[in-house]
Amino acid sequence: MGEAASVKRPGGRGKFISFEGGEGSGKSTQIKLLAERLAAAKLRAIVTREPGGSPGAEIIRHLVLSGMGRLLGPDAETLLFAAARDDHVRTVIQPALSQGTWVLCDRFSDSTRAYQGRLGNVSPGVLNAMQRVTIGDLKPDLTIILDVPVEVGLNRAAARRGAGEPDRFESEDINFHQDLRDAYRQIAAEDPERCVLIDASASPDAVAAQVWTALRDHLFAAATTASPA
Ligand code: Z5A
Repeated sequence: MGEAASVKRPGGRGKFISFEGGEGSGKSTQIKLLAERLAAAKLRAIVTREPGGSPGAEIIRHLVLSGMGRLLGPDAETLLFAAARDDHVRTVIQPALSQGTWVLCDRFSDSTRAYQGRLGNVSPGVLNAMQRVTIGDLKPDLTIILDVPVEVGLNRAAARRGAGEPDRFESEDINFHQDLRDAYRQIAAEDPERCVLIDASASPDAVAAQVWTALRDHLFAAATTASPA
């Protein structure tokens, strides 16, 4: 039986799709559009995010985005993200997947690799150890990496923020955001089976069409029946 058919069968494991990218790349916008399309295809899906997504992890989200974690240093800040992920995976992601529900997650472990690893210089040894504890063998079936020129993303984020204060990461300088973009492009190049890099500078609908193509190619390609149109 093909992939799409098997995920529709009661009791089959749900698919796990993460969305990654820099500031203002459009992750939340695209997750919402994809959730609507999956609902129309009668696939049960939840939308969640990191850091956060569970009551315990949302408390940690508040801490890290306030900048508190930064005061503790890169390794300890990484531990905060790991603690949030541990709770989120155990209480939300794993239960949903095992019930056959698809999980659309706004950021996941690639964010730690990009932000804390590449930009925070946290060592691969520390990152690997935390990953073993928090997610074990769990990895997304598909990771959509939304790629936009840094200026475009920052302008979008600033327009949405209006007069509000930038958070801990939004207030980093332009070099940080350029390095972040490079880090994501590298992650996509290193794991083409799982990751699809999408030019996210087009209109939301045009980007959504590329996201859907990625799903069809990576998740539904082997389906013989019941693949959503
Ligand atoms: N972080 C970390 O360091 N380590 C970790 O392990 C994890 C996270 C998991 C969470 O921030 C921060 O935590 C994050 C990394 C760090 N860094 N920051 N900042 P967050 O959750 O508050 O924010 P975010 O993840 O960066 O997302 P965002 O800034 O909210 O943006 P977005 O979801 O990618 O974009 P959006 O909300 O869909 O769109 C932004 C605006 O652009 C909005 O007004 C849209 O209407 C508009 N938009 C969207 N798409 C388009 C297109 N295609 N054209 C034109 N306009 C568009």
